[in-house]
Amino acid sequence: MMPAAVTVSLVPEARGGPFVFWDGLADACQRAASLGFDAIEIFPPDAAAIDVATVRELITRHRLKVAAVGTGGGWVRHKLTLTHADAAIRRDARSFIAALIERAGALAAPAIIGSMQGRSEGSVSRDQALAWLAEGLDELSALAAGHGVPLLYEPLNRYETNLFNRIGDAARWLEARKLTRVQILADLFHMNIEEADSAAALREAGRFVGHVHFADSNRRAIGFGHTSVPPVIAALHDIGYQGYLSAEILPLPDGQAAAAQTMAAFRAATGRP
Ligand code: LER
Ligand code: MN
Repeated sequence: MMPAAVTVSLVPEARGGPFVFWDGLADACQRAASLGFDAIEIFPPDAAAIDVATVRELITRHRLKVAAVGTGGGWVRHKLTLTHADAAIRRDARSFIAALIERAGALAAPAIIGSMQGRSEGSVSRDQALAWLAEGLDELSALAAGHGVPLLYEPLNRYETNLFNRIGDAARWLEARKLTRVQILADLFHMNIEEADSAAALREAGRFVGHVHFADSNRRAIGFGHTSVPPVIAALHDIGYQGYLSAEILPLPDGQAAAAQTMAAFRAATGRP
């Protein structure tokens, strides 16, 4: 059974971004639990913002889990990426992510490499960017493995990266590079832009899929756009996916309504009461 998760941003500078709750962890946990979610996904500004004892107390009280922890705060706040031309910036990006992997790992949650992957541009060729990305993913996924969790790599749409836009391409690359501790985050919003057929793409990426961002075509809650959900759910079943469907979506018309719509769509799609 695929569990349901909902996002909370702790980064005021990310306003306008695809996160459901914005008023702190206590508020998010209370709202998530009362709507029937199994977990929260946290977008923190940095590792220091995740006090493990406090988060543990909150999720235990609300019978939730932490589905994943985003690392994009390092991009939003400091413009760090794993593929920057400047070695010092690449090193700072790795340390920033490593610190988050430690906190997330203590909560049994994987960290996500999304916007921290950067892009190939200027003096950085595609081959060079991919070599640095592979190095970063290898080193960071070893750290995650120490906590018994994978590292999640997320292909993004063409307006956010030019490294990998399609999940099948990313899966083949991870396999060729033997990055066995890395799994793919399949974000249905990015896939709506880049894949010819999202269900077919999920089958192509198969066992590499480790997390799903459950978003409609317009990045609103599932059901508020034009994505056909049954083929996506059927593909996830067929590949044996048992991870989260996590609502990384715009808080429209507001966070509470977006979360409630997600839960209704989740129940309709998975048959969960
Ligand atoms: C992060 O999960 C993502 O999907 C990117 O578009 C950054 O917002
Ligand atoms: Mn995403």
